Amino acid sequence: MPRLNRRTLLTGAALPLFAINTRPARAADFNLKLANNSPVTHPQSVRQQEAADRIKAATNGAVEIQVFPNNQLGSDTDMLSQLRSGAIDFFTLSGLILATLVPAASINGVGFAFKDYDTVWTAMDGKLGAYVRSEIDKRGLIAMDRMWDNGFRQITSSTHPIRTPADLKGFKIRVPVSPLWTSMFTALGASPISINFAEVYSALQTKIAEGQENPLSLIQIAKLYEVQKYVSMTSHMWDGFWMLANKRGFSAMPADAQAIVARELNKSAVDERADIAKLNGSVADDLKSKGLEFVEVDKPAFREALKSAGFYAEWKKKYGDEAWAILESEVGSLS
Ligand code: X2X
Repeated sequence: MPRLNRRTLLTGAALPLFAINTRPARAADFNLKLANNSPVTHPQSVRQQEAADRIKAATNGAVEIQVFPNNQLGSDTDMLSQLRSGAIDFFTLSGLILATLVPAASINGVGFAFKDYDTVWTAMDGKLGAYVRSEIDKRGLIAMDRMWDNGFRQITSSTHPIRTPADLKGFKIRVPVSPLWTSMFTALGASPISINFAEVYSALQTKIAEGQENPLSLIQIAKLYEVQKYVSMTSHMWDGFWMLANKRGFSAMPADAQAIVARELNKSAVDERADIAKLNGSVADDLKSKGLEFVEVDKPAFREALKSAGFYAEWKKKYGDEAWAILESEVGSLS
């Protein structure tokens, strides 16, 4: 990682929290690794680097976090095991994929649960997020308080436009590796294939999958429009990333360093949410200009299809009454 120099500190977007360190350079007390699956230019990667810079400044160089974006350390599945073993210290992972380890963590992805961002942040910064974090804690990981936005997910296709649930019949759709995703697209009649994000572009290019689903911002930043023709505005779920830490590694730092790290990671999460909100204002026009054809859909028809396939009843049972009641207290009745 390029070492911070005086110039970077002085021209950085945020002022260092402490005066510029005038001590001679020395090795950091804690050299930590933070990894993600997002392209280098995604706000997630940009804001994580900013957090690392602020943490280094605020700890006078004692905590140095090296950021590895874009699956540089492997797929989500690989990085989750590295986080658990302590090979990496921080990792942002979709709650839905984290559910392979912490089943409750996919609960924000229940189909059509959230109607808008206000509802999302009230729930995830409130009771629902607190519940999921306590479940994550039971598995030896720590989740920072503030979740990072991925977004409301839309379905893309290279073969035919998806307008109705019937158009999904037998549709070979790539989904991330997560039981909730597979269950949901199976309930909609599609043929989901689990593939880590690191392989999505090539899976679409080689037509292993006809389509995939992701937020518009990521469809743009990962250039998926190059290998897809249509995007259907289903907003079928909201997805976000938990900033996870290995509990042993995190607890090895002194309490004041832990507090600085948590504060700055949470600050960057909130900054990243604002970046995505801003992107959301322009991304559709940009994707249209790049040739992606937008398809409006009858969302209630998709929700109805999930309901009649027994999707909500099945997942209520899986999450349990307590978790389901918390979800419904945030988003309203789902049955
Ligand atoms: O794998 C995906 O599609 C992504 C990037 O959206 C997630 O991390 C869930």
